[in-house]
Amino acid sequence: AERYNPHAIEGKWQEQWEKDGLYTFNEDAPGEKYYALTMFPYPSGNLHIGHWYANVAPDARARWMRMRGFNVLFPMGFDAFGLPAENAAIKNNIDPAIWTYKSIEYMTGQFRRMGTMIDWSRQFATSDPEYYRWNQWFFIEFYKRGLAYKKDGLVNWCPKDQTVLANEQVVNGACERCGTPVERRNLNQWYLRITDYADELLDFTHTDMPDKVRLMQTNWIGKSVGAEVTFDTPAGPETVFTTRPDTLMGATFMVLAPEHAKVAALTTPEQRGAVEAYVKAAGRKTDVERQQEGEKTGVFTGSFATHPISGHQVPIWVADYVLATYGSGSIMAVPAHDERDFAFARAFDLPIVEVIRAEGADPMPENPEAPTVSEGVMVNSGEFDGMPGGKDNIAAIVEKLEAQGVARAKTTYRLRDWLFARQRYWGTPVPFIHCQKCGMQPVPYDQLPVELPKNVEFTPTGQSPLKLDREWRSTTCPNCGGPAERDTDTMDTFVDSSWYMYRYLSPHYDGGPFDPGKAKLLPVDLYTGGIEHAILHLLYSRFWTKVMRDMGLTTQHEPFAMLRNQGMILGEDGEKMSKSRGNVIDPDNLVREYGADTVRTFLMFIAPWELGGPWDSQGINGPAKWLGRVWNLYFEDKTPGPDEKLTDADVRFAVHSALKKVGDDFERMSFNTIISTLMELTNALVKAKRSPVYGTPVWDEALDIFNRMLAPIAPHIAEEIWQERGQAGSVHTAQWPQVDEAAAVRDTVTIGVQVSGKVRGEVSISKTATQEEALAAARANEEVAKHLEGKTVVKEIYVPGRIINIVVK
Ligand code: ANZ
Ligand code: ZN
Repeated sequence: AERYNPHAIEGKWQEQWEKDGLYTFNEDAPGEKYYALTMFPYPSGNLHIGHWYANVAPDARARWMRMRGFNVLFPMGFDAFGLPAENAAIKNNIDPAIWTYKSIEYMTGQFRRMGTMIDWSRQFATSDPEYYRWNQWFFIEFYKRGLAYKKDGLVNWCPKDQTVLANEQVVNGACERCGTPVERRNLNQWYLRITDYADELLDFTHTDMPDKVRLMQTNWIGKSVGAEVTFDTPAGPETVFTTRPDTLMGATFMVLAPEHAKVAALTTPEQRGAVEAYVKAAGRKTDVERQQEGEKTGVFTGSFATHPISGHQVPIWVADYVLATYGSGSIMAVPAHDERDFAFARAFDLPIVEVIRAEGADPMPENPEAPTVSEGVMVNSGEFDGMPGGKDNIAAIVEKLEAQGVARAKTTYRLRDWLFARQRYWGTPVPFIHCQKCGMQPVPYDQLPVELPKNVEFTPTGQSPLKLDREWRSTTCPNCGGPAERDTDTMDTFVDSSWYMYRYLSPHYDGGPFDPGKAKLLPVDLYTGGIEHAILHLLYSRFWTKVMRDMGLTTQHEPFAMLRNQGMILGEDGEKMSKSRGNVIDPDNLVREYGADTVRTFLMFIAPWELGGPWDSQGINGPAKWLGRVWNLYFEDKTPGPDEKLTDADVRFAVHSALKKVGDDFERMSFNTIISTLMELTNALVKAKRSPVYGTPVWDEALDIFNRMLAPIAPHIAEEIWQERGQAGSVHTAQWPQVDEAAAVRDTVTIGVQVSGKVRGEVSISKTATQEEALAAARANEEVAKHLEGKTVVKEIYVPGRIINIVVK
């Protein structure tokens, strides 16, 4: 027989599957629906090994679900708008649209060579006008519901990409795309009111997400329960947010963020120079720099606030450790019990008053070394003295303060509204029209989509490139019919991925974002992708679904019933793969050398899928050889060799216990152990081929079950085997085999036999063997018998399932 040659079979089967429409999803087909989805890629030019890693395991699992009788929807598309496409287009001096659609064509071909069960009939790119039309429709709907609005405010600005960024796109003070430190600018911008859903987004009852993702989202939303306290100042009342109203009597000064609106009004003439210089310097620092531990900086405004209970005059300072964008941008400082306030008081010699004391502790010394952050009871607080203080005990205190008109219960979130518009070209045009007479008007629905114009000079300048297209820009007002101008911003491209999973249900539907008649396919049952999307994309898409639900478009609370993250494949050196490091592995080369089935198998085998790990260029030979052995198992004549003493039960045990394990491992997405189980089973079957079991119905059953188990992992070779064995149809529509539970447990055990403590042989006996039976089997062993010859047995020990020891003299 011929040797395994993936190149002779893979292309052939890919064509055949396509011709047969084998992977075209039919919603009316029998079986419970199962919607499996892998995060769609950017059309970045070509698929890298990371794409393969992210896709082959979910593909295998989707195939497994299908073989188990589920009606599986497994679509794919392209997240086509955005800076990567634009930057690549600039670099290659070519129109982003041309570049994007070329990339898509190439990458689709690569996906096909991967041998996935993707239903390509549903493919779309988010840059298709047919798709982004619904971004525009949603935006107008959001606007009508008060969920989209425009306001002036401080925004993050990336000086390299020349555009604003959402808070979520700023990582450690830098642009998440290009790493440039982000600046702050005061601009009039579009926002989406995601904060309306802050509480609901903290509730994960309807979605099964990894702990890490839940934690990251929870921290991002950053819910803080506390109170608002108002202090009188010469510039009017100033309300601060505090999580520790129990420390109110210890508030010895007030601090404003440098950008706070009252700074100028509170600054006295003597302090003006110092304050202005300080504010200017702070503007050049990022939020992260400002919050870093270390020397606290600040400046006195010259003014005082009135403490709401004691009536004392407390100095008002400006310092950059107070953030303009959190709470009210001002704080009551309690140096005795807050680390940052303590450091500040120390640096500027401000008073420190103890108001919380741990049970039985001494009073705080005059010059304390550190603040008391532990729990305790209230002291130096007048009528509050003796009440328990601390974060978890504030309810009673807030109630009292509320009654006195001094405070109000308040919950604050770190989450900000989603800054939504961008000053870039390659995105969805914001569907608004500005009329001098009528103001801002949404584009009427029947005029959607507002298409992105072609041939626009889009090199970033800080201005929206669409401004340069006068012809496109000028339009008529939908209200008065007079001359008007289009909004020239484009949407954040995270809008595209916020609802794309709905579009696959009916990718060309033109009566709405998706056909409501297909809603029964929702939600996505299993969503897979990288952990790097834990906040941005996942939070936005959860928000979008909740709005869609409130609009009556879906009854789902969550887009994804379950989320699982894969790890990352690193370079062979353990570093992240990148062109500059020169450690990039090209999957196309691997497919040319080894075939897609081997690359698939290796990527599932290389590491626990959720962890990932370094590439191993030697390691791929293991799976390559393994598939060669599998091939020979089926197609090579019976190999001569030592006859193996295997029984039907031995072979059935090997097959069914492996089948059981593989099923369990598919369920929990442990792909590397699936492959190792199949590898072990191959060894067992190679042995069985040289045993009396060969050629019997048990042998035939083994080959059939193995063939089916192989199908999700290595779909081409499995299909070839299926056909060669004369089976009808495709292995990929065949049923997943049933475990014979009785066969999957072994009733015999192999245990060692010792003679006077030295192992002399092994015997296979029934698990329920009596001592007599066990010893008889032991004595029948040739080696053991040799060592018993001429000796007197003094003692016989049998530990069931473990050992037999015959002690002789
Ligand atoms: C008095 C106090 C005493 C505070 C104490 C803490 C401990 P989280 O939990 O993160 O919500 N704060 C309020 N607004 C701020 C801003 N714009 N920039 C920097 N810090 C700000 O933090 C809430 C606490 O952070 C608030 O409670 C306030 O300090 C400070 F022993 O008020 B606290
Ligand atoms: Zn008008």
